[in-house]
Amino acid sequence: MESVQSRTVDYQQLRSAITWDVARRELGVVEGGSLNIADLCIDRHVMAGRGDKVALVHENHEGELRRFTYRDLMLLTNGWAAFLRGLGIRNLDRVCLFLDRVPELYIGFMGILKLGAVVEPLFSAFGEDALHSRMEDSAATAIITERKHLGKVRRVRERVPSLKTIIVIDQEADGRPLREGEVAYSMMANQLVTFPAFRAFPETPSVLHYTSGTTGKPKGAMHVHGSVFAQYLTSKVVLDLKDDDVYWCTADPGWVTGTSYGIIGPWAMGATEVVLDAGFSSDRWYQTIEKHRVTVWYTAPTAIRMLMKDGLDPVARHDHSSLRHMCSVGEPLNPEAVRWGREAFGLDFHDTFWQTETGAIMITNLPGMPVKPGSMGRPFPALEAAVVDPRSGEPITSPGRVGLIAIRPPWPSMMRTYWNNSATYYGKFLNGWYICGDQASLDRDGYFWFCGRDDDVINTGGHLVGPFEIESALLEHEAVAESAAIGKPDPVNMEVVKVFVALRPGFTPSADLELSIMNHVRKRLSPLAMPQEIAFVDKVPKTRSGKILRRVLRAQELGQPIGDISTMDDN
Ligand code: 6R9
Repeated sequence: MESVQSRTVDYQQLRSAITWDVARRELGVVEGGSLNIADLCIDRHVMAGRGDKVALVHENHEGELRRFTYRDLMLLTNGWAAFLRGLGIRNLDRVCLFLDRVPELYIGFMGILKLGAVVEPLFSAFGEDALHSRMEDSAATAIITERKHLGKVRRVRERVPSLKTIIVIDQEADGRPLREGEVAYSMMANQLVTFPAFRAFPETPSVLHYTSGTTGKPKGAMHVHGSVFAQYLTSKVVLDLKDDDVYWCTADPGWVTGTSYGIIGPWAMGATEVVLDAGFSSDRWYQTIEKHRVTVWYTAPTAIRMLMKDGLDPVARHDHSSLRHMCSVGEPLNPEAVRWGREAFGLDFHDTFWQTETGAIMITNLPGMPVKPGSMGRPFPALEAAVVDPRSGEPITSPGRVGLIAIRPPWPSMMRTYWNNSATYYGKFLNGWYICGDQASLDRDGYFWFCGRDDDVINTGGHLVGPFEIESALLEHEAVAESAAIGKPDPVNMEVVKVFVALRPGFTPSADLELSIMNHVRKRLSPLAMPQEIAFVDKVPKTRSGKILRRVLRAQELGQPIGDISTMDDN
């Protein structure tokens, strides 16, 4: 198989050849015409005679395999769409997915889009508070879940007045009675030959993905059906996907990588996608590559660092000769990880930078472009991106000077707003640029080098966790008077959550109390948000207006200069 590394590309030439219009034309959408992501990703392939092609190979924890062709997907998404319509769900209603990585998650996602409703993916490890704040904010109408997560959904139900129906996909296997407002749905028993996909337009809402910020509750980034032009073109040009590829994206669809490149991108390309619904182990991961003859692999730096920790022996025990292209996303990819990848697989990990808000890859190492270990690469050729001055928004051209990563709008997969929060959305623009909220510098060749986030959001293993959400959950604990959460550098996860806690009168620090606080956050939010370290303090540093000064704590933690503290409240 030809390795993409053996080709070289002319970046400037790509910039003139690659435009969003190319995607529209190749997907067969007329300018100004209607489209539907589910139709383009599924039915289109069946109509073109590729219905027998395997779209999804699903492997569960026990190693059992299930295969779905594009025709299967068409019949099953028709079934989903008709069923949801029968429940009275209409286009633009928000329908949540709260599932482990079962086939229903991937296929249900497309069924919801086929109906024209809005998909709201929720990470299945979310606890009650995380679930509640997102469902309440979006005023979700329905949620699709499984028995093992039903308890959590039932506990938030009363606090989500918009929620009409809870759909349970594995009721048959369980049999315990459902309650009012809960219905069972067996996907495999509901295949339907036709269902006319909702005639959406490029600007019709499609996916609502929540992401964490520094302040306030998580924000819902609203995407549209036209995003598929960007997900298609980046899957083609960056992931280098072709229809004979076997592609494995290790991200969970609770996060944007798992939807843009774990569902939409690969199916838009007509590739075969592998899903592994099992926990991490290096042997299991290498087995997955070997067993399914994975050709293109999209993963994250934390996972790569975990593989590195287990060394080269497990790599050598498995056949990975099928692999021809590897990409990474979510956090800075260390130069050592790139070098290790070369040694282990004889290939480069290609870093890709983007966000929930951008919907698709923005800055990247393109196949065939020399990889500089530690650099994120260059703007996707259909885009204009820059490093800009934080005050003026003017591009910084001198190499090595740090500024903010900025992208020139519009592009097809850009969020169209933050749901219920357009003020924050409009605050993301400066001098005609969309500001990502990350710092970087450019080198002489126009490569981007990531420096850090421009806010207090914690990046743990490629997952963003909002300090405000953690602090709010901590306040619900009986012993906590006030708290501050920061990201503490970690060799594997990039950052882990560290919290500073001031106790209420009558409580004293102890190992038991630490454990109780940790468990509280894990249950309320998620295992990712659980503090790995707790420091008990007398008070939390704040500005005079009461804002928590997390940067002061972070600087103290890292032994760095604290900077300007003129606004700090020193009482
Ligand atoms: C796709 C995704 C977005 C934030 C982003 C940045 C960080 C993503 C990165 C990276 C360094 C990369 N990030 N890719 N940092 N190098 N290649 O991860 O979306 O969950 O919204 O996170 O992740 O801080 O702003 P999301």
